[in-house]
Amino acid sequence: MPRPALPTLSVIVPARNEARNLEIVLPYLPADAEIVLVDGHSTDDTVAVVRRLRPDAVVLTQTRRGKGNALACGFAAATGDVIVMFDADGSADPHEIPAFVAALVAGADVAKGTRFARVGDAEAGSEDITLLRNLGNAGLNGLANLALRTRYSDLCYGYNAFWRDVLEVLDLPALDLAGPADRMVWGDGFEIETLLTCRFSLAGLEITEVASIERERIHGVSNLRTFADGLRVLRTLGRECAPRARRRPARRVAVMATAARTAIVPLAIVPDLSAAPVEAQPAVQSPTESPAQPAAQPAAQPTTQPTTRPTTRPTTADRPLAA
Ligand SMILES: Nc1nc2c(ncn2[C@@H]2O[C@H](COP(=O)(O)OP(=O)(O)O)[C@@H](O)[C@H]2O)c(=O)[nH]1
Ligand SMILES: [Mg+2]
Repeated sequence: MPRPALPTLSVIVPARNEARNLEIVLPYLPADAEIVLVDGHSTDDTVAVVRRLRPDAVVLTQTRRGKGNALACGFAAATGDVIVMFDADGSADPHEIPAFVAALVAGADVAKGTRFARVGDAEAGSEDITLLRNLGNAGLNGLANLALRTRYSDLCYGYNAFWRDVLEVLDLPALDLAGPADRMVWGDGFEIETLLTCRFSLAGLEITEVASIERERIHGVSNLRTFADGLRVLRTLGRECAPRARRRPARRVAVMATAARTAIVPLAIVPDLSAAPVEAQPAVQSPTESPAQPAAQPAAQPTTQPTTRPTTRPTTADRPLAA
């Protein structure tokens, strides 16, 4: 079936204790997009904030733990033509969504965000990545390119979009899988972006890189643990790219030109510094570091609470612009 020139959007937002960031970010998400907020058993007001600011949002509770499981739950619930993966911490700039969609409408199956490929006037960069994570990402990215025979510039970035019809090639862990008690199901953690890249590439999909600027997380701290999660990414490359796993190499990796991209409007989100910062969040556990857990329980189904769409939404004119 031909893909629409004006696709409907589902924006999947994994969030674990991101109430204060969502307060700032949510008003900038497109009013006509389906917002699927996947809550990671937050102990703060994450869900309440979403219900207040986007009463039309679909709110799910993820079935296990980890960002990968949260995204898988969101993908399964999405109904839009295009799925946008969007972090809740203020690091993803909502104004970049049209560039991702433009890449897809121009013919790509997958629009892969990159912080490291500036093209023309399309800026790329990161205000959030540490030197150590930058080096790790570069090394893992090089390995991925060798294994996949691709030319990606940013393996582990979480800002990506794809047509919903390519979901079938992903074969992500079943949502109702109970999983082992003592470790995270493979694919449920921060290795998810690498897993997606490997599976999309090996399925021979057309992948276009889209230059993106990663903003600094506004409140709170990252859930990612550089070494443990870096190791999961490395092991993911080994598992996905082993010869028996290979299907076809990606047909093409292009870098999105800026023609379809309107001016990048930096998201000038100014944190309320007078307010107390969000408490540090517990790290997602890795197989090697997980403490003993109680016996595995059957995983819950994602819970959905559809609500009604608000009549008024902030418009582009309402957005604060950077000086
Ligand atoms: N639902 C859910 N969201 C998560 C989980 N871990 C991270 N996230 C969300 O995924 C996004 C990226 O996570 P973050 O901690 O900022 O990692 P980083 O961007 O790699 O430093 C944020 O919106 C987090 O709230 C999780 O276990 N469950
Ligand atoms: Mg982040």
